[in-house]
Order: sequence, then C-alpha cells, then structure tokens
Amino acid sequence: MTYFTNSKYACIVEVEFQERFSEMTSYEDEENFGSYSVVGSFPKDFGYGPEDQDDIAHSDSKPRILLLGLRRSGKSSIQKVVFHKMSPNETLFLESTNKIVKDDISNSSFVQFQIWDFPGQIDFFDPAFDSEVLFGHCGALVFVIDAQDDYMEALGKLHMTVTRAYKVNPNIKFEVFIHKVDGLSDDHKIETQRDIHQRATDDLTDAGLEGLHLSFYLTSIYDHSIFEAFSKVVQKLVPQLPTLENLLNILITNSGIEKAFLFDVVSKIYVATDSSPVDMQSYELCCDMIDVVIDISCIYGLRDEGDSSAYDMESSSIIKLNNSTILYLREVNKFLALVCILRDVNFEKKGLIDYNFYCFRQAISEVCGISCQFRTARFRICD
Ligand SMILES: Nc1nc2c(ncn2[C@@H]2O[C@H](COP(=O)(O)OP(=O)(O)O)[C@@H](O)[C@H]2O)c(=O)[nH]1
Ligand SMILES: [Mg+2]
Repeated sequence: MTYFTNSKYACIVEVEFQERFSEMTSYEDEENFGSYSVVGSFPKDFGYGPEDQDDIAHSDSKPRILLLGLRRSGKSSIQKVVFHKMSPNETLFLESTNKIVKDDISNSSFVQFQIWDFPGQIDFFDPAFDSEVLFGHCGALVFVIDAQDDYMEALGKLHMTVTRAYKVNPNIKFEVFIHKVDGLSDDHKIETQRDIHQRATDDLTDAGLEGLHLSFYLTSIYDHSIFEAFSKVVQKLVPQLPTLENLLNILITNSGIEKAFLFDVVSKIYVATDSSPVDMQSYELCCDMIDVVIDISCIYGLRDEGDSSAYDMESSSIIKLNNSTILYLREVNKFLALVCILRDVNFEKKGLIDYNFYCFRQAISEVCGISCQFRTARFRICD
C-alpha cells in the first residue's frame, strides 16, 4: 500500500475535504438527519416500536424472516436480544409464545424486513394453515435447534419444515441456528455441528432434495455469536450487498484500513464488511465500541437542557488500543455507522481517511436512494 507524502497534495485534499464537509453539513441538517430523541440509552428515532406500525399495512412487500423450531429452543429470546435490546438474563422470564408474533424491523434503509416468531407447536400440515401465503413471501427461514437438548426431534421437524417451505418457495434462504452453545465445550460444539449438518443433509439427499441448501451457525445469546449469525442472514436479504462490499473494499485499500464494518447501530448487525475474513474478536471490539459511543453520547452529548440531539451525524470516535491499533467510528447516516480497525501509523493520514470516508458516505446515500443529486463517489487514491 502506498501513501502520498507530498504535503502540497495533502493540503489540497484537506481543503477540498473542508469544503465538501460544509456542504454535507447543511445537507444533513435540512434533509436527512433530524434531531434524535433519546429514550433510555437509545435515540427514539431508531425505534422498532409502535411508530413503525403504520408501515405494517404496506409490509407485505418487505421480506420476512421466519423463526421456527421446537418449544423452548430460544426463538423469542433471539428476537428480543437482537432487536429489542433485552439482556440475555431477562429471557429466563419470557412467557412461551402461543400465537405468531410479527415484528416489523424498519430500522435502516437497507435492513427492511419483518420477523415472525412462531409458537413451537405450530403444524404446517394442518389444512387450516395457509403455507402458500406464509412461505410465498418468506426471504429467510431460521430454524433454531437447542444444542443443550436431545436434538433428534428437532431434526425431524427441521426436515418437515424445510421440505414443505421449499416446495412452496425454492428461493427461501434456509438457516439453521445450533443454539445455546454457551453450555458446550469447544470440542463438543464442533462435534454437534458436524453431526447435525451430516444428519440434516443426509435426510435431504434421501428425499431427493440436493438443491435445498442449509447454512449452519453456532449461536448463543450470551455472546456476540447471535449477532454475527443474524448479520449473515440479513445480508442475504440486502440486494445492494455487492455494491456495499465493493465500496468498503475501495475505502480500505485507499485508506490503510485493515477491516471495516458497516453497522446497523441499534441491532449491531453488520450490514456489510470488506471482503477480508471476519474474525470474531474484531467484530466484538467494534460492537463494544458502538455501545461505548452511544452511552457516552447520551451522557455528555447534550449541549443544553432541552437539546435532544445527543447522537447525530457529527458523532465520531477514536479509541486507541495498547497494541498500536486504532478503532475509528463515524456516523454514515441515522441508522448506519462505519467502524474501522487500523494500525496507528496509518492513522497519521487522518485527513485522507476522512476525505475518503466522506466520499464513501456520499456513495452510501446514493445507494440508499436518499439523494440523487450527489455524484458517484470517487476515492482519492494515494500513489
Ligand atoms: N443457555 C442459553 N439459554 C438460552 C439461550 N437462548 C435462550 N435461552 C433460554 O431458553 C429458554 C426458552 O427461550 P424462549 O425464547 O422462550 O424459547 P422459544 O419457545 O423458542 O421462544 C429461556 O429460558 C431462555 O433464557 C442461549 O443462547 N443460551
Ligand atoms: Mg417463544
């Protein structure tokens, strides 16, 4: 990777950056980013709550993610922890679900979907049950298996469910969460995954359904694995994913960044990342950074009484770790944040990184369709 060392050039970049930034500020204020009302430690505008209910009438066009599995496998807990900020311990007190619970997730311009949480006892072969309608609009089917329990019954139900759904709609993405793995040793986790994978795919092969692909994830609500798995499920429903990955690749190669995640701030799902492999530790660090930034913004971000904009487009954060690594967070829009990991020597060119980030943000707003007036992003290549 090369960097420009010409100070005159650096200066031009800085000035251009300043000019574009002032242009951007007015854009933010007027069109895009209204004030944020804080509820608890989260801005109200981020809500997944009742204000989104109006959309439900039009929600049939949104892809659905169905959460299925046996009773007590952890479906409702997953939905509450990932999308409603419930702490994992509180899920111990969740009542069992006895009707389909539809949850409209309209939190970001990319992540637009509904989650349907099913009671464990539902029978898809009941004639009263309209599986055509249910699976017809389904984007992804997440089947949750309790790994701490005997999973033979769950495997039978998985097979029945996916074959039925596949017949109605072969475009569904089938995702299997091998859940509650917090109680398992590392060896046991791998062995369980191998066994479940083997048995489930054998059953499909026996039924002549080789075209039906299942993806497997080891998950737990007690660590970040559930967020990571849900990120991957949601990414499959984001049509702009290749464009986003491409933009992130361009950003990191031109800015000396090692890893970059585009986060949905409320759920901590990453909507996209560059194409280098994701390691769990980096993802956890970035998730923790989002928590820190939101908490600090809510405590110290208010300028005076009555000001509700504790967290807005000017929010950014730099965290220096003691291993010469920097975490750099910038707001991309009301819902999305970019979190980067880079070496501290590369951060000396912060002006360049900020300029490139600015171009990136413009490109994202174009991809979101927020504004057509911005030109396609160009990144300043440093050679
Ligand atoms: N150890 C552990 N327990 C979990 C996990 N997820 C859910 N549970 C527990 O499993 C029980 C059943 O969860 P619930 O969400 O009601 O299951 P559902 O019937 O599938 O909706 C609750 O007591 C949860 O606390 C997990 O990742 N690890
Ligand atoms: Mg439930």
